[in-house]
Amino acid sequence: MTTLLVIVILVLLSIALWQLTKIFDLTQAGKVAQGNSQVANDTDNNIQGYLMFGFLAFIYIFTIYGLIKWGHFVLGTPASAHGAQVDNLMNITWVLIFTVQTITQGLLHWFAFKYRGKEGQKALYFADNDKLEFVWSVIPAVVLAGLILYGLYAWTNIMFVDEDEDVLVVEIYGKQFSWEARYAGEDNVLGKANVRYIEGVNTLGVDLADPHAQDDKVVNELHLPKGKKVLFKIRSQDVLHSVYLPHFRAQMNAVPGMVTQFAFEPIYTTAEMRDMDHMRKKVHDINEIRAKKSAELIAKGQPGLDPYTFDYLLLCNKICGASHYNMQMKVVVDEPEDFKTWLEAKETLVAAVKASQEKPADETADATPMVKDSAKPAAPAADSSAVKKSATQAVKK
Ligand SMILES: [Cu+2]
Repeated sequence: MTTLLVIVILVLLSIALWQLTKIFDLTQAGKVAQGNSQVANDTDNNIQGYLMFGFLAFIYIFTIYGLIKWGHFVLGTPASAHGAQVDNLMNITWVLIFTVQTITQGLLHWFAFKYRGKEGQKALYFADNDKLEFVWSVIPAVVLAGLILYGLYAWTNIMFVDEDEDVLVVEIYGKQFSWEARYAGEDNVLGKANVRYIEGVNTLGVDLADPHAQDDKVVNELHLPKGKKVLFKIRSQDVLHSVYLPHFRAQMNAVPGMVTQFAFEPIYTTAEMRDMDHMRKKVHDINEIRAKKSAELIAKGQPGLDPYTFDYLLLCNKICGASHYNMQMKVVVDEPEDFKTWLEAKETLVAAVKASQEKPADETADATPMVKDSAKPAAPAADSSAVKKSATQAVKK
């Protein structure tokens, strides 16, 4: 309501101001001198010329300021074997963009100043200049072709999976609004699945009659062994989602009705990543903000915030609905032995389904064995309660 009032007052004020200037113009009607003409004179052109320089300075200063102030928000050391290639491609692109933008913006504004209007001066007209056009077409064409070729090379390198290679097959299943993962078990082959088989604890619709499905294990927290290539088979239950693992520089759409894939090799365990200098600093900075926020909340009589610890995350990178922002799964990279122990302790899906059928119907409602280990989504980096609150407010509006 207050906002509405402020807006109404602002609108009325601007109308009043507009009317006042009109009155002022009318009072000047009789005294139209030379300087008041609608045609720009040399003074006007000089002002515009220098303003061009002012704008150029603003672009450069803001770019440098942005780099210094927000430059450290980049993700830092990639946690996958191919990550360095992605970062390299990104860095080359940035350097090219910065160089080209610095030169072209400088030239553009310099010429706008140099050839600003002068009384009695006429612009030179010429239809074309073949040499000039050749130069400004060939240079970008060569640079872009180089960039695209390098990009294609990196892409095929990253996406290539040798079928005979020893890889760990893991299925990622997206649905509104959570992720589930399925390990292929001893045979390393995922059992067939279809949305028609979804029932009770079999939330992925795995065909339980398929021999390959007998050792499959479904989890809500993704664990990966360090130093082993993992081949992700990606499915979606409902709409387009996107498997996004920013720390591993990996992303692939989850498309209903088809299986997409992406493979990478994690090279740092969660513990190793937490111990890196840039990560320690990042976590420290986040916790400083959280501590301040927590003190404010406690002062208001609300519960405080726990300190943040770093975890890899699998996020959804397609706007897939109202709770898209919170669609995430915690990812833990373990040493290979720890990974083996963790996976061995997990129940197979077949056993979980059997156990749920043995229980009376009313109990099975909230006893989903595979959801047990991390039923709640991992706490996001920001204050999740605040995010939720703003989301409900947005819905109300
Ligand atoms: Cu999604």
